Amino acid sequence: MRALLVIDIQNDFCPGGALAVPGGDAVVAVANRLMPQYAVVVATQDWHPKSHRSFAVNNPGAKVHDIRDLDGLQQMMWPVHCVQGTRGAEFHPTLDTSRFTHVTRKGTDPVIDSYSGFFDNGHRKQTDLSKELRRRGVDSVDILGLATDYCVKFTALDARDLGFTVRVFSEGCRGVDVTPGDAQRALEEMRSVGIAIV
Ligand code: VGL
Ligand code: ZN
Repeated sequence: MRALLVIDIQNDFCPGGALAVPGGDAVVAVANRLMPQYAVVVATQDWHPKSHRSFAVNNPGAKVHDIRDLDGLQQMMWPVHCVQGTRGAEFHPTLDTSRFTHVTRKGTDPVIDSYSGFFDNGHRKQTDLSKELRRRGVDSVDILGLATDYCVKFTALDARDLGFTVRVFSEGCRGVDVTPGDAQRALEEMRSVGIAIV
């Protein structure tokens, strides 16, 4: 059984949002077109408390894109984004959320970030995602969404490590590109471990 994973298509990652990914809203149409082809569609939602330590403002003296130590891990400092209950954390208004079988929220622990839909960045805790997929007999996942170089990449790599067959729809992804070329390098890294980029 194959599932579609729709990663973080939220207002804050789209143009006008707090952590806007260039062209991020272009992936909405791709998601809407593909979802009807899947019996199982799982969306992830970046869902931070206001106090989240990945936000530069919550680390004295830190600027956006600085790297800080966060509970023993290297952490990129981000603008305040996807705060629980805010408009920025909502799915893009034209994304057809009625197609979602399940939504996995991540990044809720204030002291650890979670790019992957499966685990936090330290692999200390799992979300409910792999359990929800296995429960539905899913062994193969197709992935699209935001952002190629963060949440899409880490979700795809973890899916592969967990034993799922993985494909990433590059047309349905856009990258942050903090350093130009990051999104392209992320696709190459995924391909190098056996993930099909289609
Ligand atoms: C993401 C940075 C911070 C993402 C989430 O969805 O790719 N990137 N939080
Ligand atoms: Zn985040």
